[in-house]
Amino acid sequence: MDDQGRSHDDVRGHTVELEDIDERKLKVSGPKDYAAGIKAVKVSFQRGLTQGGLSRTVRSMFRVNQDRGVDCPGCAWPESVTGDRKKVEFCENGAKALAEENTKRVATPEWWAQHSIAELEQKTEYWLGQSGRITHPMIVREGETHYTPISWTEAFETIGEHIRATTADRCTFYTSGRTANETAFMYQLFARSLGTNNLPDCSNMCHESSGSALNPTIGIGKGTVSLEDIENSELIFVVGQNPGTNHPRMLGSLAEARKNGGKVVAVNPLPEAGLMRFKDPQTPQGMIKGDRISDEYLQIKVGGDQALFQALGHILLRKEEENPGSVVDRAFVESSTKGFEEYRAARAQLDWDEIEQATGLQRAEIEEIGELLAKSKATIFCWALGITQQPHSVDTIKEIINLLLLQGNFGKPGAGACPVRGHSNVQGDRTFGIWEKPTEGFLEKLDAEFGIESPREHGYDSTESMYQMADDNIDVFVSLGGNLAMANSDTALMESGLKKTGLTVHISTKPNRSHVVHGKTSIILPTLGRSDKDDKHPGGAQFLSVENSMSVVSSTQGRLEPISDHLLAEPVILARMAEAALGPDHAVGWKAMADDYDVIRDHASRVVPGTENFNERVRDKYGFVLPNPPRDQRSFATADGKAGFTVRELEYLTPPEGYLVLQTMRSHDQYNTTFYGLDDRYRGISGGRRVILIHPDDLAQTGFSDRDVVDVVSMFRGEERRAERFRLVAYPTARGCVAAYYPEANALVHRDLVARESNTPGFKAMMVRFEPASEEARDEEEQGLESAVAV
Ligand SMILES: Nc1nc2c(c(=O)[nH]1)N[C@H]1C(S)=C(S)[C@@H](COP(=O)(O)OP(=O)(O)OC[C@H]3O[C@@H](n4cnc5c(=O)[nH]c(N)nc54)[C@H](O)[C@@H]3O)O[C@H]1N2
Ligand SMILES: Nc1nc2c(c(=O)[nH]1)N[C@H]1C(S)=C(S)[C@@H](COP(=O)(O)OP(=O)(O)OC[C@H]3O[C@@H](n4cnc5c(=O)[nH]c(N)nc54)[C@H](O)[C@@H]3O)O[C@H]1N2
Ligand SMILES: [Mo]
Repeated sequence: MDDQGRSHDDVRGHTVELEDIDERKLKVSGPKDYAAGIKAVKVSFQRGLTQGGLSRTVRSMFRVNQDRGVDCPGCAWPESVTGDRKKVEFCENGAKALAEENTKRVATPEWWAQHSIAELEQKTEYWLGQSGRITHPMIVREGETHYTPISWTEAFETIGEHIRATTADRCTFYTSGRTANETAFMYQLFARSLGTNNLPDCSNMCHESSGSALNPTIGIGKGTVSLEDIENSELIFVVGQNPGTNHPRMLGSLAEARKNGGKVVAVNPLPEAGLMRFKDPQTPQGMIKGDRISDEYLQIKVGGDQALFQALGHILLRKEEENPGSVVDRAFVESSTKGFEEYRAARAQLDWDEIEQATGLQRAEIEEIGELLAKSKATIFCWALGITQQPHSVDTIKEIINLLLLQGNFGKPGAGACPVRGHSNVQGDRTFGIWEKPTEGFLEKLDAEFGIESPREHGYDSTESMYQMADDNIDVFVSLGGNLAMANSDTALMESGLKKTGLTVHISTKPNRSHVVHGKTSIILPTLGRSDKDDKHPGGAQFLSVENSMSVVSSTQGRLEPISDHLLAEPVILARMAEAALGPDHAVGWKAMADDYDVIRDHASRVVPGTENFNERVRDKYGFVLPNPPRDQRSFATADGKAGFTVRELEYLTPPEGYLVLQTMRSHDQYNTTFYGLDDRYRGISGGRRVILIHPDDLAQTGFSDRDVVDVVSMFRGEERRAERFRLVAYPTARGCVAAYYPEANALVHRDLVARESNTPGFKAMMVRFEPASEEARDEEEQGLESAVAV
């Protein structure tokens, strides 16, 4: 391979010159009442064909989530480890994620030469991502206007120089959740070998609140159910989650649960299509008729969930009192929990008026759900970001745990807690050591294994990293995947922080905004994606592993010809970076690990609990399941071995006069900060993303009309932030709660608006009002709308 990175005949793809993408052609047709169906299959294949061509599409799609196949990079929903897998275990959005990765569009050195950074800074995230896969290592030095190619050797030397020129606490190492277990293990080892726990990750912005609530109460920061539990549960709550878009394969599991007699309760301010009906594209009859998904739908106000769960607790205890022994699992509560009496006392009284105000629900609706819950002998609570990104998120999740504990819903079939993770390996990354607050136990084992001395002081999470960058306290920022400029809160602060940093390093597959708002020196290191073949090793092709939302570790191996010969696998990049920064005599055998991933797994198996005989077990057909004490033995690894009830004050979001609560969410056509297109099909919104969904009655009160162009102003602790040019769209969301797409609305999130304890940004808890957009903006938007047909 040419280490200079300057010859381009070994790039298999083509550059595209994209027009500026007009995001003003908004069409609104209203929410759909079912998800999936034939259209989903059609879209899957169309996107694949446009991006990667027939052969790459077919080869990748049929290998997804199969034995010795590639783990879908879409989401962390598990596949069956016992039953037979379907011939095609993927969904429309998994297929789109693959199509994005398998694209034959390339961003070559010529492409970078044609576009100055100043020009790229004006482009949308959509435009940047659609430019294709990055083919060569690139650099921009202080004062330069364009990225230019750099050899791998020189790139690593430059990184090494920067790291050696500063102290470890002035470096921060971000991880996005696509990173495989082995890579994550090497990365945290690298940071700790340097002497820092500055290991922020996307989990900080995602399910950190779940971990912060679960660890102290049940002694594990993960979910406690298996796929079989879901399919055999009596009652499943789906709270703050939009599975039709974000975890489509979950719909199959919910449909299965209903077939087995289970009931599903959806709790969401939006009537998401996937929560209503599911047309299973894997069966002919499912495709036509469709299965109903939820039996009950509670259209809750944003931030009202803690109130709902307190009310349900009150109802359960009342019923228990009326009919002792009928609801509460007394034996379990006595043997395995603590804090029950305090909890019972706290829930004895309930102010129903306040509960109705906080939730926007009627008492009768909640009583009905309470009835269902009281009767169920096996209940699961599933939740996602609708309840992890608010100031009181940790308290809300602890309230779920209270409910589960009351009825003994741990360690029995069909029952448990199920935080539905996002990125396909975000859970594995944490298991393998990506954490700014590592436990002493983990560090001791790591130090013993490698003969290093890990720092004990906790490091920066993603919010804190942003602060430190903005305060000029960071000299080196390394990003293993991801796009922190767009993903984090307070966009202006985040971007100013990146620009102040001495060196930013991005290990990436595609161009994104973080490459464009870069440090004084910035290096892009292009890497193999999940579906790419990784065979440039002395021992031949290597595979990696991931852990899904239900603690199953399995292998993943790509088979596609990489788009360029200049890409390196992530473990190789990390090893060479570590050698450059730590010198050739460092205690850790970096090269051996990069040469043969079995070596990484051998090391990890002696550090990460539950991965003993890693290399052997990961080669089993469907991998292996990590230990999970609440699920496996009904035991809790807390300090005193008991699971804890908790009592917290009721909290909910109360907007000041003239303000509404804004939540941000994903469209059906995006993967976090990557956009596949402009079609949020299930919500019936296409052609544009700068929209605010608002209840018609709230709209009337603002004095604006449907489709008016407005500026959005957020207010936090007396500080205002503004995002311009959004279109108001009348939509059946809960009263008082409006919704916009992430990341367009991130500029509105004040850096200090975070969840207590977890420090997760309050992406679903902004207070906003609207102001008329400038006349010029309105005129321009009208031109965009002219060609659009309003349905
Ligand atoms: N196709 C696709 N798949 C993905 C992703 C993607 O971008 N695209 N992202 C991945 C990642 S990283 C993650 S973390 C997951 C995210 O998966 P989700 O959590 O489903 O993601 P969001 O789009 O943020 O949706 C949040 C849902 O919560 C609801 N909600 C908002 N506020 C509240 C509230 O206060 N209470 C309740 N009960 N509900 C509320 C919203 O209406 C919305 O339905 O998806 C993963 N999978
Ligand atoms: N307002 C608002 N903000 C949010 C959220 C929200 O709900 N609302 N959600 C938050 C959540 S849950 C999350 S998880 C974060 C997501 O934050 P991130 O994980 O930082 O963002 P992504 O958009 O997933 O990262 C996309 C980039 O990853 C790179 N990439 C893709 N595949 C690979 C690969 O295989 N290897 C490498 N090295 N790079 C790759 C590509 O260059 C791509 O541009 O955003 C958070 N931000
Ligand atoms: Mo996430």
